[in-house]
Amino acid sequence: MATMKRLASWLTEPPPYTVGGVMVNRAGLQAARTGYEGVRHAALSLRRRPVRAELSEHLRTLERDGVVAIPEFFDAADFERVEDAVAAWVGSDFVRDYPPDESNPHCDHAALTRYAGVITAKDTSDHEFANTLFRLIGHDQRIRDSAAYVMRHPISEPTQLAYEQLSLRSGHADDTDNLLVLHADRHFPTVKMFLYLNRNGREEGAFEYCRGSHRLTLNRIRFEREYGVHCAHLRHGELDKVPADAKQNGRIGVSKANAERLGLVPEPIVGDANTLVIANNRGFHRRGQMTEGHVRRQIRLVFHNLREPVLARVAIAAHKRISGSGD
Ligand SMILES: O=C(O)CCC(=O)C(=O)O
Ligand SMILES: [Fe+2]
Repeated sequence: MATMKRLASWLTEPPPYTVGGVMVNRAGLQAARTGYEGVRHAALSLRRRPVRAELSEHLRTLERDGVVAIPEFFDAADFERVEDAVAAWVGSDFVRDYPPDESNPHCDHAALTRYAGVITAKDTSDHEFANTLFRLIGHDQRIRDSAAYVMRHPISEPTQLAYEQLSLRSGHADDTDNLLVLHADRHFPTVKMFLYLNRNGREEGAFEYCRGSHRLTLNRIRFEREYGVHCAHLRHGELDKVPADAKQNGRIGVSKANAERLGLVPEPIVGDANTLVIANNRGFHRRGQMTEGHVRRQIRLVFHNLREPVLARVAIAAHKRISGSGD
C-alpha cells in the first residue's frame, strides 16, 4: 500500500527535495540529483523565449539576485478591486484562524496568530471574490511570464491563491516557527510569489532572501550532499544524528560553515502594499521575525503545477477535454 502510494506520488507530483536513505545520500544521490537539475535547466535556457519589454529589467534582477520586488504592481483601480475581493475572502468561511498545531510544536506555534485561507480555480464559479482574484492575479500575463521565465518553460496560472495574515501574540517571542529557519525549497529553480497587502517591513517579519543564493555552484552541490544525508536521518526519526548546528526548530537548516561557504546574507525584502515579490526559491530564504503590534498581510501565489510529471499533464489535459474547459 505504502509502495503504491509512493509510486502514485512519483507519477503525479513534482520531484521532492530529497529522497532515499542515508547510505545512498552519503554516496552522493542528492548531489547527483542537483547536478542533473543544473544541466536540465542549462539545456532549457538555450531556447529561452523573448520577454516583454515592461518585464525585462525585473527579470534581469530576478536572474541576477534570485528575487525581485516590483512596487505598484497593479494600477490603483485594479489594486482596489483586489483589496475589495480580499475583504470578501477574509469575511468568508475560507479564511480562519489557525490554532497552534499540537502535533508539531514548530509549525503553527502559540506565539503567532495566523489567519489563512486558500482558494483554487475550482472555487471561482461559486464565489465572486474568487473570480475577481483569479481574473486579476491568477491570469495576469506578467505573473505567468515571470514564473515561466524562472522555470524556463511555459506554465498555466497559479493553482492556488493563499491569504496569510500574521501577528505576534502579546508577550511571546517569535523564535520557534520552522519558517524562521534559513532553507531552500528545492534543488531546482522553483518560483513563489507574494503580493503584499500591507507594508511588509522588518517589524512585520518580511520575507528574507539571500541574494545570489539561487545559483548552482560547487559549494551548493557540496551542501546538497550533506543536506540529503541529514534529511534521510530526519525521515528515519534520527534527528539526533544530525549535527546541532545543522538543525533548528525541528527541521534541517544550514550550518555556520555552509552559510559562510555559500555566502548567505539574509535580507528582508521590504515593500509597501501592492508590491509583488517574485522569488526563485532554489535560493535560501526564511520568514523574518515579527515584532509585537505589527501585522503582515499578503497573498501567496502557489504554482504546484510547475514541474508536473508527464502523467499528471496528460491527466489534466484529458480532464479538460472531458469537462470542456480548455484554456
Ligand atoms: O513566510 C515567509 O516569509 C517565508 C515562507 C517560505 O519559506 C516559503 O514560502 O517558501
Ligand atoms: Fe520556503
